[in-house]
Amino acid sequence: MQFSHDPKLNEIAVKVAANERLDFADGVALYATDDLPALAKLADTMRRRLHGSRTYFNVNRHFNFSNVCYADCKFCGFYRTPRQPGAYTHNVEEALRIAGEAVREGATELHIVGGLNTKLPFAYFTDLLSSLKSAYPQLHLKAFTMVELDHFARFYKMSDEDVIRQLKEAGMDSCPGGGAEIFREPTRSLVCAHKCDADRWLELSAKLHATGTKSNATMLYGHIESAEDRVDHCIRLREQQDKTGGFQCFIPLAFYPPGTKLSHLPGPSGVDSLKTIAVSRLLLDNFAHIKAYWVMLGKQLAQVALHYGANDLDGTITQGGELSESYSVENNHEVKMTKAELIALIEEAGFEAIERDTLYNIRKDEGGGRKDETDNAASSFILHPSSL
Ligand code: V47
Repeated sequence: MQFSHDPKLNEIAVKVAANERLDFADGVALYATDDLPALAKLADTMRRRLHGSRTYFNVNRHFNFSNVCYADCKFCGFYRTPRQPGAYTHNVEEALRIAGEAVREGATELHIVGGLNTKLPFAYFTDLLSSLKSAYPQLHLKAFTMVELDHFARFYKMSDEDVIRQLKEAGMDSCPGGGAEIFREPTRSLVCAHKCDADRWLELSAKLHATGTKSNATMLYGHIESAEDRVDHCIRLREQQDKTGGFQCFIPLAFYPPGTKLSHLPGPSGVDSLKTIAVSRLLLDNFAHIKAYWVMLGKQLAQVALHYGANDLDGTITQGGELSESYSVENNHEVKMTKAELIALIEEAGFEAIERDTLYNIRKDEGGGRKDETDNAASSFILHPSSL
């Protein structure tokens, strides 16, 4: 019996079974297929080779220090100009209050990002990090995207190396994956003309990874980009990962149109989101983890995404403010999920829920008795050929 009614998928299935790297044409063919169950099977095969039924989550909290931004990205409903109503910049006291709350709720990570705000001195960022670090040394500070690092270097006239060194000395432990959007031109310039370009985003990732600091990578999909743009994006990330190995996980971000300059667009369908997760898993053979970000996918679809190659569900985010009003599909509610709810979603889908820290160490006394192990199967990338 044929694996799929789609002949191209049968060819790709042979490659997946032999652990062969997929190419650009394979990626485009995967997006074009109408055989969703077969695509899911391929992605799930790869996911189970790496992680078995383990599905990771962490307890974290987001802190957006400012929504003031000059980048004017067409897909963003979050930013304000300095004089617009609703523009804000938080002080260190507010950051400490949020971090304190997060720690009391069991968070191990604070995800810190904000707009490109030219009113702030560089010392604002180092003070923010060092105050948080001295008050909560146990809290992992996952702070600033490559776009923010680029802004710091250009605006404060510092070398990339100095920016990274000073932020690390102040307490930055790793970096989130935002700002990647879509690498390929002309799409990138059409949606975020004032952000750094793809080469610069990748260059800063390389410089960061060279210091031993990890980061994530994202892709914003479901706006004006093509399937070819998405495949190109993943292949560029894969080439970069071959060089540095510093990316921990890949997070496809489903575009949420309300409140943006692209609000006339429908955003991605459920099928498109599941395909994107699956194709990412299959193309990014050197990324250990594919994260389903439920804030954008919705809880139900994020749960199903675990059967399409995702092995990480982010997160027990708590944020009562700006995210929920701007770009969350859960926007009628506080953007929050309890640990119990997250575990229940993972287990109901048939997977084993494992609490991790930001660096994928398994948390003590969590995850069915595993104690502070790393996910060795994933980090060593020994893929065993198995029949489909
Ligand atoms: O770079 C902006 C995206 C990103 C919209 O590293 C939007 O663990 C959908 O990067 N609809 C920021 N997406 C979020 C991000 C992230 C999230 C979760 C985990 C991690 C991680 C990183 O959000 C931006 C942009 O790509 N975004 N506007 C929107 N309307």
